[in-house]
Amino acid sequence: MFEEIARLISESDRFLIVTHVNPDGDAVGSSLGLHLSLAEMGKTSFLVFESKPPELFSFLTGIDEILVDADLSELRPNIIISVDAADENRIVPGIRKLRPHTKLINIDHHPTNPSFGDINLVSASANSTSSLIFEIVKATGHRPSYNASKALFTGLVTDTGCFRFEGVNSSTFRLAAQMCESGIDSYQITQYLFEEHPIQRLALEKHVLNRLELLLDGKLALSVLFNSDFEEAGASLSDGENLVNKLRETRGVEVGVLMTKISDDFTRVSLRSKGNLDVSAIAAKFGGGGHRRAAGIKSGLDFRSLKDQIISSIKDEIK
Ligand SMILES: [Mn+2]
Repeated sequence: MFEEIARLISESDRFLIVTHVNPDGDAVGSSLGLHLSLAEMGKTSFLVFESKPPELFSFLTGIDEILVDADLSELRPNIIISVDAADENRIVPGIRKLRPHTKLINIDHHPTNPSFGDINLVSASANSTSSLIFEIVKATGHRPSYNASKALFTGLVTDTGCFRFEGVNSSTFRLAAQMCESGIDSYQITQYLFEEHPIQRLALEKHVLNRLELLLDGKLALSVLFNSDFEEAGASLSDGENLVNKLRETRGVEVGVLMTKISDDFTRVSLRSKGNLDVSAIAAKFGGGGHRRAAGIKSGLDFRSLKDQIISSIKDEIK
């Protein structure tokens, strides 16, 4: 499949790259790494996001080339490439008009991805979509550049939690080593990503810890954030990204759940597990999805009742 995609890339010259809404490090890294590589190969590439990428990634070269709210039909791509999006409904809606006459390549590592593309590279064993992009770029015969490697390494370190998450193995480190051979400074990148949080995040973290509930004999650590916390702190939703990881970092805790009540009829839930519990299966019960150890839900259910239902689903699964 790598070769087939590499061949399609070599044969085409006008690309539209898209990824999922609320882009994380892997969405930004994989899409930007691919975009930069295509440009280096002399091709025309458009990278379109639904909204501005998070400020956190402003250290990446080329980030200002991301188009927001572009009129996609004017871009006239030969090929659309979707990266890191588990679901077609999570990418810019404008591509629907292009779909009937434009081939879509779907590159992703979410196990729930239904292979919605015309050509699909969905590899649940890949640590990140950025890893898949790195392999594809190499398969075209192009050597991933310093700037592309910086973006792809960003995707790899964020999706592996700095090489801590399950699924990290010798191939992960070999790939990381190849990325570093382009001359990128891994220390500097991880500093930008993990040690330059805005002060607003600390204010949110204070609320998360204050409201922490240890349930199910200490196996479930649950906390909540409200829209007012973000307003009070002057924080954006992305400032609260990954605060849920904190909840899992305690001995005995198997599942961390952070519920963010955004409005009366909209709640975002992040779930993280470190035991055997598959949180993507729990998320799926509420219309969400993700990976075995990291999943999310967006729900219109009443906050209190959603919370009770999530706790009882986890209780049923933990045993
Ligand atoms: Mn990813």
